[in-house]
Amino acid sequence: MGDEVKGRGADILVECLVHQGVERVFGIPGTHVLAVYDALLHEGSIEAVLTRQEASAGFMADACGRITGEPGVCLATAGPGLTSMVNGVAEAFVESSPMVVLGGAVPYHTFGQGYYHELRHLDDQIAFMRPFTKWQGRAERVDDIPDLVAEAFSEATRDRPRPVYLELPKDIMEEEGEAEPRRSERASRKRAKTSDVKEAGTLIHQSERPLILAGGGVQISGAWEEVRALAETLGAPVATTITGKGSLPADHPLHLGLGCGLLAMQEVREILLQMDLLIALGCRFDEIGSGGWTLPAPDKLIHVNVDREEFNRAYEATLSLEGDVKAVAQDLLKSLKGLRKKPWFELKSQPPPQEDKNTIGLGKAVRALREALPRDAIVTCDSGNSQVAMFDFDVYEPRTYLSPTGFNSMGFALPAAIGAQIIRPERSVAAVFGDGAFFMNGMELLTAVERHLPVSFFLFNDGSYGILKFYQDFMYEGRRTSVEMPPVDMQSFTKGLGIDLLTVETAREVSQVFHEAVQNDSPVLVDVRVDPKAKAPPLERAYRPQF
Ligand SMILES: Cc1ncc(C[n+]2csc(CCOP(=O)(O)OP(=O)(O)O)c2C)c(N)n1
Ligand SMILES: [Mg+2]
Repeated sequence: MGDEVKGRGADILVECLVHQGVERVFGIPGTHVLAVYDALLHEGSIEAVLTRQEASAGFMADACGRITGEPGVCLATAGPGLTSMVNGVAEAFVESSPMVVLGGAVPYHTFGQGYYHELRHLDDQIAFMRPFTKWQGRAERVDDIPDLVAEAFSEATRDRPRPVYLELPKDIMEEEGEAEPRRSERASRKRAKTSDVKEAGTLIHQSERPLILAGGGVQISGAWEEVRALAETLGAPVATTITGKGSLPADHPLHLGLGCGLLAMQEVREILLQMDLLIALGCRFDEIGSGGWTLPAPDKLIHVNVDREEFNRAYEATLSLEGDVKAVAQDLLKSLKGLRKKPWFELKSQPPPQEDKNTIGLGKAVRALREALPRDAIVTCDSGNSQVAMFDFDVYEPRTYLSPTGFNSMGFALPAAIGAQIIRPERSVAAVFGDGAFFMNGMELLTAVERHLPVSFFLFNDGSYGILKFYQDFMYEGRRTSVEMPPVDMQSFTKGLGIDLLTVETAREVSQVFHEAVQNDSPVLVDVRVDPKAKAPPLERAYRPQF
């Protein structure tokens, strides 16, 4: 139990955050939350990270949540501050990333009177946040604050982690009071029914060709050691979804690669077709993760997920195990004690497809990036062609590959990399994004410059919304519209921002410049002039028959 704290609501809030172990809050102030900023300054141990745009604050907090498993915290002022933050919150919601969103609000005692930044009614802001958060609360009295903060953190991390929303009316933050901050207990892991675990053991014993599909739930629950143990026990190949990349090191002999149906490599698809049992760990079988549901339906499917809503949506499970992936995998391993099967498959890896030697193809750029980065580098991706090309990026460590996948918001990679570098100053951090995504929130580079963060920002520049161009060519007989962007003088632009620029125009320079960028000890933007005609290799694989 903590001690009684006297002060403004904002001071009590900040003490409660300290009790939760919060070290930083991402956001932008506004008059409605100035008391909170003042309290942060006064308390002194929590850093207020100033961003240039609120959605970026959300993306940074999301990155922290994905890397540490503890909620990232972001703070927005009432009304437009909060509505502007919401892309970052929605991204975290769909990707099951723990996050606490603190939102300012007009004074509680003036609700409905038209105080500026007010939506219209008392609950409108909460209603607005509801689809993107799993829990909502509002401090209506200073006394409420410790319980609300404790509940917010506990909900954000319980079972399926997701953002929660805590509303902070201006007058409550300024009102004097007394309260006792405390740390909330983290909920214990949800375990599956013993009888279900037993039945899973029977299915596994009966199977001759089991295959593990590791999804985002493996990263979220921290189950990578269990995945390895399970794979080695069963001699089972491990395919991953996009958010599952890093569940097993890419060079582990049982690692297959991406298992996303037609987006997967041909040699992986051949093995997917042979499995007689799919053990899906923390997967949701959404569109991208299943390659547009082209992942072959297995004869038998054991589906492990902490959220029962994910069961039997597109793939009918033989057995659904509702529980935390790590806890269920541990129970399964216990039930399989003594079992040791030999690998049943042989992966015949094929050389990468031929690419034009002179232009910078996306596959080439992705391979060069892998070679330039250390094994434990954290990499963030963005929506678009570059993201699809990055599906083929080899990942060696868990929680090092951060991609917007299900919600797929553009503008994620750049701020997420900044968030990652702030919490992991010792690690090499790289962001990969297209020019379209860059021009959405590239001003956030200023945050990296201001804080001397040595992130390498890789801009895959094709002068267009490349992936949409591809779809217009493919689906609308080449009728291109609203997909081309006029060139920008990057020298002048980056000079103004105060960031180093490296430009790569020919295939020959790629490797050397990428290495140089990664070695830089200050932020650097690498303008990679990728071939505007280049298609991301996974798209080529998926659509090859139609090209
Ligand atoms: C916020 C947001 N707006 C629009 C989209 C739709 N969208 C997906 S990819 C894309 C184009 C991406 O272009 P760019 O960043 O240049 O990447 P490229 O495909 O050229 O590699 C768009 C507009 C989105 N995902 N997110
Ligand atoms: Mg582009």
